[in-house]
Amino acid sequence: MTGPDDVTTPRRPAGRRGVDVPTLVTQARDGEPRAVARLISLVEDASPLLREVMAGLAPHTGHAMVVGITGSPGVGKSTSTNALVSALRAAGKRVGVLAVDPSSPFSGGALLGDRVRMGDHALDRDVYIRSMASRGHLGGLAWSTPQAIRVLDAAGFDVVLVETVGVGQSEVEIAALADTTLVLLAPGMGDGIQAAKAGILEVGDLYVVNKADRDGATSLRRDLRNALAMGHRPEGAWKPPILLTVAQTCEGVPEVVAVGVECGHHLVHALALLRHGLDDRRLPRTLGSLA
Ligand SMILES: Nc1nc2c(ncn2[C@@H]2O[C@H](COP(=O)(O)OP(=O)(O)OP(=O)(O)O)[C@@H](O)[C@H]2O)c(=O)[nH]1
Ligand SMILES: [Mg+2]
Repeated sequence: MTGPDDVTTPRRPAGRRGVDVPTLVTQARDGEPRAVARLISLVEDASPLLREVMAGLAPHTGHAMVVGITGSPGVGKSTSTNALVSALRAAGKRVGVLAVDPSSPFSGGALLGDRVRMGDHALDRDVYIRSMASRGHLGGLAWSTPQAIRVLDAAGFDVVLVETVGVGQSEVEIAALADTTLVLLAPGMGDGIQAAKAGILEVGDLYVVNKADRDGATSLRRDLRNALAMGHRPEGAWKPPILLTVAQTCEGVPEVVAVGVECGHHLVHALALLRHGLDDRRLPRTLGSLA
């Protein structure tokens, strides 16, 4: 039955292209995955609404812990990310994942493989997984990755995992963006320390030798430990631990989470030192460049 009372309440005017940014932000904060996806698409597409989106998100950001996961192709980054999501969910955390794929300059699209490898969490509303194409952006991150992190942060995810392939400058780029950087290596992949790019020895807060079910994992760890020991680190700085994992079975993964949290605490402590102007030689490496 229709009558004058049934006239639909006028909706607030939508912005350009029918997008109402404040409503999208509210829905994203309410845990609506489609709103999160829409906001990330707006930043990815460099929408004319980008400024409005970022301004709408700003009051809600600054809470998420951003973890970068980098390493050579095939070391097990996606499998490890999936395992980390499980470990973080078990600890009651809401987790956002950005998987940055090096994309073909022809297709411009992200690979689908990561969705398959992280498929364990497809039905969990407290997990949001998104592939982003790097589209030839130098360094291996998508240019919009920092904004996409902000979307997930504002949407209330406690941890944002960013998987990036260790090519070119991406290790350095992700380390600058992340609170904690995990560098993955694996035995039997030509990934010996000699072969490993110098960059990886500088950016890691935490090193993971994955595929520990294969021969050569312990010797790779030993070589890595020696190589890290040769680098100069100030007294009192965070000493990056080296952990062994089998990502496929989650073996060793809860320990990675525990050490990541410890590293985060170290960082918070160091920030406090920084704010109070205390001895900067006690700062962890990650903050050295800020001091
Ligand atoms: N034996 C063994 N295989 C693993 C382990 N972790 C991952 N793999 C396998 O290694 C292959 C590559 O794993 P991914 O997780 O796709 O590696 P990735 O680093 O994300 O690869 P790209 O994103 O292509 O760079 C897959 O076939 C995995 O099943 C592990 O701990 N042990
Ligand atoms: Mg991957």
